[in-house]
Amino acid sequence: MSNFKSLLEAALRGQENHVCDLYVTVSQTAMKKIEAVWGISSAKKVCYFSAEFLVGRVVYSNLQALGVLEDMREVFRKYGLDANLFEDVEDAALGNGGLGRLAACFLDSAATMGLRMDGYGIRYRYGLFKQHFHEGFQRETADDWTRFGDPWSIRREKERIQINFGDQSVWAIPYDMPVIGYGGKTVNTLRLWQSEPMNGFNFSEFDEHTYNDSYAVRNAAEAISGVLYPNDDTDEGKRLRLKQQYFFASASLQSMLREYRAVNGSDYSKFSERYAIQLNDTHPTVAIPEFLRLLMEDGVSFEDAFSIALHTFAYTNHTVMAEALEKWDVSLFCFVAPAVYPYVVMIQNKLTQDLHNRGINGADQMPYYIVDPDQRIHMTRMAVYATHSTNGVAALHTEILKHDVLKEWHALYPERFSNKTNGITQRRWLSLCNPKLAGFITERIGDGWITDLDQLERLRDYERDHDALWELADIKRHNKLCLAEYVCSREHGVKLNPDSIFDIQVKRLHEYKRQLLNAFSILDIYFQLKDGCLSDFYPMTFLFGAKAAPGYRRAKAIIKVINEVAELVNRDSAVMDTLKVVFVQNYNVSYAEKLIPAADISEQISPAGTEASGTGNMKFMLNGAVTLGTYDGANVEIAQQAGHESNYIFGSRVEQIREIKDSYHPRGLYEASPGIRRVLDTLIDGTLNDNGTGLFRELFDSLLHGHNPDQYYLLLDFESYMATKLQANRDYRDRLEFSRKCLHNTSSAGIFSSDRTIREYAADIWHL
Ligand code: 26W
Repeated sequence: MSNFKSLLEAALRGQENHVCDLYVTVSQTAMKKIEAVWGISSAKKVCYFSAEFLVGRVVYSNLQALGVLEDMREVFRKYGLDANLFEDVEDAALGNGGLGRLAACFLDSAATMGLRMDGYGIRYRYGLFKQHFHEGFQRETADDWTRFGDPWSIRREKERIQINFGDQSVWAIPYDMPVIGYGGKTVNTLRLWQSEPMNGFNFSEFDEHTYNDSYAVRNAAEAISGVLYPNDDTDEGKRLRLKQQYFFASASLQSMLREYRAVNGSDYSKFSERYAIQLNDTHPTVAIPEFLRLLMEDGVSFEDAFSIALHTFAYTNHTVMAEALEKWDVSLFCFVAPAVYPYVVMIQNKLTQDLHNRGINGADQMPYYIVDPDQRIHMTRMAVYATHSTNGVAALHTEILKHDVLKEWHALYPERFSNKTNGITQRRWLSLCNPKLAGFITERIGDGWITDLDQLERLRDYERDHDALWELADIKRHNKLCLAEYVCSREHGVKLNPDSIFDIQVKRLHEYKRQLLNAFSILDIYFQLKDGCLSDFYPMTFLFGAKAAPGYRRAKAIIKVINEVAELVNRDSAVMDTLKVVFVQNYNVSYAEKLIPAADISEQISPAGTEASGTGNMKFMLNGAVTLGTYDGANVEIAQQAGHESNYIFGSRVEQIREIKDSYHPRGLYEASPGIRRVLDTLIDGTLNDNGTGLFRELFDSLLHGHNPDQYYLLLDFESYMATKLQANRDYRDRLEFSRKCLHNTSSAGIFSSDRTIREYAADIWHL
């Protein structure tokens, strides 16, 4: 019997069978297995700085990595316990969406590849809010993610760091989580900082006054790591947000410098040979001036410190949306981190000099200002100027950075720019979440794909093998049944038909992601079915999952629209067996693991040039869904890899949108097309009910009236979207041919492993 099994059995004997206790017992038993290897490497270390790590549920993935997941299941069976019990354990939802989940996939890949890469972030007391619907509207509640304990974290009291803000000082206490590479040979660290007061309660001078004072101080300190900002698209300009950024950036740097000095003393000349820092978007960019401060206070000159920073730091951009490019008012910045501002000014002065040396003066310097004349600090510009590398996250996105969003910078430093197309870890997004498909693959090509996804190409041999294709279709049906069961339990008895086409759109709710366009297409199908003019329509189930930022009015209105469309469609007996719409509540990583393996069609429908990359698109592809998508983000590369014959690509291209932009007139399309009119009018003619809030009228107006109507081109792409969606529906009838398309997507997905992405970062940016 394996060591793990006997340890676990010993621990289980005489123990209460409560989820909470079992979770702690299993986790601690597994933790014993890694003690000897955790953090032993002395190679150059990559420090991945990120305000978000959306790791999800870690118990199953960690046991899988250690090779003891099956052992655990066996022991549980023997003791009459259900291994699925841990599905009650909360996700660690310390991130909003794509950016945070990418960070989690990167950690998994680096550890699996034996690279030394540690994550540095914030241990939020509450992660992304939990969502439920009340009368079709989103409601939010707090996410108490450590409810069952946090047995995977180690609090390292002795390694605490002092952080000084303008108005308060706090301790940053590190909580280290092991990042276990597949096979268990490499164990890296995710270090999350928790803020705590410098002095606890002062009981010796206990009177009501001091008690209340120290209570307030404690609250103010704990507030810094209190909650994840649920915003994934706008810079809210909140003081607390900047405090969070400075908090974890400074703590991470100080702990790295402590580590470095223990070996090298205050000679920093080797620093960039020992450490690389990757900035996950601009959120940790205040680390750059803070790094200068820490070095210069230890006697390093500005020129030397800047040069070390330049060689150490690299920056990844994750969005082209103007509202998400962070800028901070100087006054706010000085309130939060007064000691750091002088170093921002030094960077600005060096920039001015560099520009002057290149003959760029006066007004021509404007687009470069880090501190602009309106006294705002542009974090993106600082991140490009003071690092040796700026990368985009998909080929198209990087082109847009180079020739549009950051074109001035690209003109100055073309050698700094590169593309690193995103990826996903096949350990979670195939091996763990889709065991049937994983088994199908391993039976045919062995299990090498788990650490070398390119091997999936060998599945091409089976694309003409009818037995294999039928088996694949069966696996999909099985996954749909599992999902149906799960949805039924979670969504108050909602029933799904596993013999219908599952068309799924899951991602954050945002206007640019065009969930509303999907809703309109469903309405159009509904009306056509009612009119009897859609012959041979194959039954379809449309699934949505998405959270809207709590302050994002229109996004919340769109959730209500979709829930209203679901009401309308699902209660109409005329389409009962043909059409079903479900918006699942509280979409998160664990829900994704159920939804994605059950999808036939993956909806990726943002207008060209808006979605930086997307990573959900890759997860669906890997699990054998066809993409119904636009020429946007990584969809372009997906279609390139798997071919247009196996996917459904539609809509305007970037160049086409750029051309018509200034003369775009959605009103004309509305008036010319009875189909479009019928669908849009449901927002205002009483077909859909917004409970008297006026929200649907606002949405309607945003599409047709005002100064920039329909800024995400729903009407422009509507016809080609409908035509393509209906084509997919017709094609589905040829089950064998459709199954072949699915297999071809899986077999072409190798390049979208985050192992490949990390290999590229390691070679081109980190020089490992
Ligand atoms: C300042 C507030 C804020 C917070 C988060 C602004 C912007 C963000 C992120 C850039 C949002 C995000 O998650 N971006 C996504 O990053 C993914 C990983 O690269 C991409 O796949 C998605 O296309 C991109 O939207």
